[in-house]
Amino acid sequence: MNRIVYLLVKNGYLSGTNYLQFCETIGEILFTRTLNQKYHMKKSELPDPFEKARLDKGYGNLNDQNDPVTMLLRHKDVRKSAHNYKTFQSGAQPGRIVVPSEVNIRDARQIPFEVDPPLHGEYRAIIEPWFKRPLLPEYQEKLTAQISTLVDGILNKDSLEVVNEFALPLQSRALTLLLNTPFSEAETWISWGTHVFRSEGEALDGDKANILYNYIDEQIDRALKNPGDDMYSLLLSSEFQGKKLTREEVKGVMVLTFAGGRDTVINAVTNSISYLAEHPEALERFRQEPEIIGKAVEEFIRYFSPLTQMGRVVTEDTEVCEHAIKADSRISLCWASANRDTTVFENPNEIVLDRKINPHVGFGFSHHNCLGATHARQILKILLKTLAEKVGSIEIKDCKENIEHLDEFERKVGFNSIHVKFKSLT
Ligand code: EMZ
Repeated sequence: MNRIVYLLVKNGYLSGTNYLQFCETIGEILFTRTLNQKYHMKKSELPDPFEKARLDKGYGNLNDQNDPVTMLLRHKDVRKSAHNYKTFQSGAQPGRIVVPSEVNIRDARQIPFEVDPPLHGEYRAIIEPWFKRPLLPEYQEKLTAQISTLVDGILNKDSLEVVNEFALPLQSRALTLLLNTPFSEAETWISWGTHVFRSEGEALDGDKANILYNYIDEQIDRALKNPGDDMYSLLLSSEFQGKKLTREEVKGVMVLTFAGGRDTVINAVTNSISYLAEHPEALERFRQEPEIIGKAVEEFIRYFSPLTQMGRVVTEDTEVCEHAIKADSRISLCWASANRDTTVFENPNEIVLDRKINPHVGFGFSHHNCLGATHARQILKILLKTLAEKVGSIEIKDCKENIEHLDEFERKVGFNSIHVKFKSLT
């Protein structure tokens, strides 16, 4: 470089301001090139922003709406604290264990999510069999039919926006199976967008939450008048400690069912598609070895960690990672960080489709592990199988990342939008 400048100056091509401008431009070019090299990533990659803090001190700090959160970052601490419901409780003020906190936009306690053992287990026992229905062959057949139709409709379109035109309808239609309600209800849910409590730009939105509450109220009235074989009717006829569930309790379960598996499933579906776009060999592998799809789903959940973290409220003065935590403050169990912990996962930043040992916490851990996990796993398994059968390649045209701002950390969780073209296999 110096030699070039020397020759240009020597031969009279560069002088005065000319020279300075030249150096500035060259400097910018070199700087941008270094940045690009450093940050050149595949679009489907989700970097791990927690690595340094996890290694250095094991926790991070987040000031969420003046109710700070100490984020636990290590796999071991996350699992240990998830298990210790006495010190780290879920049954606090409704909305407070969610990060960002939802205390300002909701009153209803989500059940069993915001209840601690032993009551938690009693509630959970009422609904657990219902949430295991996705294991039934007839449920899987219906889900396969839904996903096949959706995939057939997108093949060879010039451009399709995956978040809103594929993942959201897929999630909403699949939810009609989980609730056992008419397929047409999905259209209403699709109109709510990707999150029931947040509007575009991620802001918590009380008006939006009211749309969901009113909808659930109407559905409960309908089921009271006209009981059927849907989830509302099942809950209304269920008993807790010898008494029928109250309307508030039924509502609490329904709100959780609508809110909990929405943006998370949408992110998992969208991230899977962006991964397959950049790894066509994975689609080929699923065609050749469909038996690895179950493992691949677990690995996707580990790597994508669709839910970054979940909070707990501390019931007594305690300590995590040699750091004092006061009673009535908040901690969070950072699933996304735990899932990249090198003390547990070899090459944690790589997707290993048939990873053998995979104790990920992408669906949470211990008592509160995800109630919707059976349904979510089936969605992803059937999606991967269907894509492998029908899609030859996927081309990403354009995308906008979805970044979570967590004070000292910025985490990419997926996409706000991603336009792709699905080319059919044949
Ligand atoms: C809550 C949460 C449950 C919360 C397992 O996660 O999901 C979030 O998306 C909702 O906003 O209210 O349901």
